Amino acid sequence: LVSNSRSVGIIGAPFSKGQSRGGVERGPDLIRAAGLVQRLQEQGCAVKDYGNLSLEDAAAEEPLGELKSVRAVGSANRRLSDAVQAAKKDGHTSVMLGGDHSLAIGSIHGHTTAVGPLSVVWVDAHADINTPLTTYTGNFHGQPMSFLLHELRSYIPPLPNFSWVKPCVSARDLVYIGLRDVDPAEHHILKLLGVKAFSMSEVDQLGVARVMEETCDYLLKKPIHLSYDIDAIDPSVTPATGTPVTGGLTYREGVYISEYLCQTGLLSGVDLVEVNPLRGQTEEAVQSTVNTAVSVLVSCLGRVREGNPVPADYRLPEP
Ligand code: 5AB
Ligand code: MN
Ligand code: MN
Ligand code: MN
Repeated sequence: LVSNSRSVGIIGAPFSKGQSRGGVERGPDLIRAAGLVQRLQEQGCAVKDYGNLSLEDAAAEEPLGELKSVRAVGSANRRLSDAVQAAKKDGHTSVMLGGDHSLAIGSIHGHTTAVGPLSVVWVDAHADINTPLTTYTGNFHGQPMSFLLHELRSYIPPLPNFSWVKPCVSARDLVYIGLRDVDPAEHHILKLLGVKAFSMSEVDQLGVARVMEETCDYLLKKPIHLSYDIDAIDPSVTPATGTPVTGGLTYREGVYISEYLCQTGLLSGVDLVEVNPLRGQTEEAVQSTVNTAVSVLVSCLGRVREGNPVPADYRLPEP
C-alpha cells in the first residue's frame, strides 16, 4: 500500500456534440478500461466512480446560424455542472472524463459553484476562447472559455439552454499551456484581456519546469481547475483525437505538468477531454492515446515517477 490522502470522484461525460466527429463519447469507458480506477486505488486514493451521465439526446438539431447543437451542448453542460457540484460536496477531487471540450463549461461552472473562485489551467493546443460570434467552425468545443470569463460577458449572446451559465472565472486567474493553433479572433481576445499564456514557443524557450514555476508564481492561492485537452500532447504520442496539431508537448512534459500541479496541494478538479478512438489509425495509436490520458490523470492524483512513499507505519519485512 501507498500513502495518499486523496479522495477522487470520477464523472464520465460521454458527449460529442460540441464538435462534429463521432467517437469522442467513448472516451470515459476507454479510459476506465485502461485501468484508471485500479491505478488510483493502487496509489492509495479513495475512489468513487459516479459512472456515466446520460448526455446525448437522440434528436437531431438544426444549427442556429453557424452554431451546431446549441441546445444539446447547453443541457449536457447543465447536467454535468450538477454532477460536479455533487462530487465536490462529497469532498472529492472531481475528475471529469470527456467527451469533447465543450464540457469544460459545465465542469468549471459546477466546480466554482461548489468551492468558490478558482484558478484555471488550460492545457491545450487550442485556446477554446472563440465566442459564438467569432467561431467559424460553429463547434462549441472551440468556445467554452468565452462563456466562463467575466470579462467576455457582454460579447456572449443569449442562447437556448444556456441561460443557467453565469461567467465565473476572471481572466487574471487563467493560464494557458501548450498553445500552437490559435484563431485570429482568439489571439485578439487573449491580448485584449491580458491572459497569461505559455505557447509551445515559451515551452521551447523556458522549458516545462520554468513554465510550471512561473504558472504557479503567477496564480493566486485559489483551488485549481485543470482542463486538460489530450491534443496538447504531440500527435506522435496521442494521435487519437479530433483536432491534432503537430509540435506538441512530449509525454514527459505532459506528465510533468500534472505532477507539478498535484504537488501544489491546490488541484481540486480535473477534466481530461478529446480522446477519440475513431481518430486513431491503428489499435496501437488508440492505446498510446488512452494510456497517456491515464498517466496524466494518475499524476494529477499523487503518482510520482520516483516511486510513491509507503504509509508512516510501514515496517520493512525481516526474514
Ligand atoms: B479543442 C478551432 N479553433 O474554434 C474552432 O480540441 C478549433 O477542444 C477548436 O481544443 C479546437 O473550431 C477545440 C478551429
Ligand atoms: Mn485542443
Ligand atoms: Mn480543447
Ligand atoms: Mn481537439
